[in-house]
Amino acid sequence: MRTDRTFTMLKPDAVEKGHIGAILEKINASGFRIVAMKLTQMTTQDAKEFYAVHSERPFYGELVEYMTRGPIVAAILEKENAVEDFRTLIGATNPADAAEGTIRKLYAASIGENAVHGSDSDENAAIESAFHFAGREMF
Ligand code: 3AN
Repeated sequence: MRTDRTFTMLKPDAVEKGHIGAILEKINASGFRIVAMKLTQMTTQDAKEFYAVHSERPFYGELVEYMTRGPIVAAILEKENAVEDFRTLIGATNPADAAEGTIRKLYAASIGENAVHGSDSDENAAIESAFHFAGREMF
């Protein structure tokens, strides 16, 4: 399992608020190389599948609705120790707990609408990347 790639989504709230450029700038400045990227919108079925691990949680319906309400930017990022370093860059799930300077501290509104996704393991990074991108879309 490669440890140098992670998967991210700039979520509908971040796209709606016009934060794509600022967030990508921060990702680049932090040393990640963009391996794949697209503006896309998840269907309800896509979001249910992507977040299947949360299907028993009380916020599942709300999460699926939020993630499908508008376009997202999906991307694969490369850097040594990518998964862990990207989780550090985005900050805690709840922006109220996120460290100063992190993407969620800067751009997220709430725990439910937290601007950005970052894979939590190498295994999930590979699964999530394959969910959104075909091999010929990765560079
Ligand atoms: P992370 O995105 O930091 O890995 P997860 O995997 O626990 O966090 O949660 C996935 C997504 O589910 C979050 N990004 C957020 O949008 C939503 N979420 C998580 N916890 C809550 C909660 N307590 N209330 C509402 N939405 C939540």
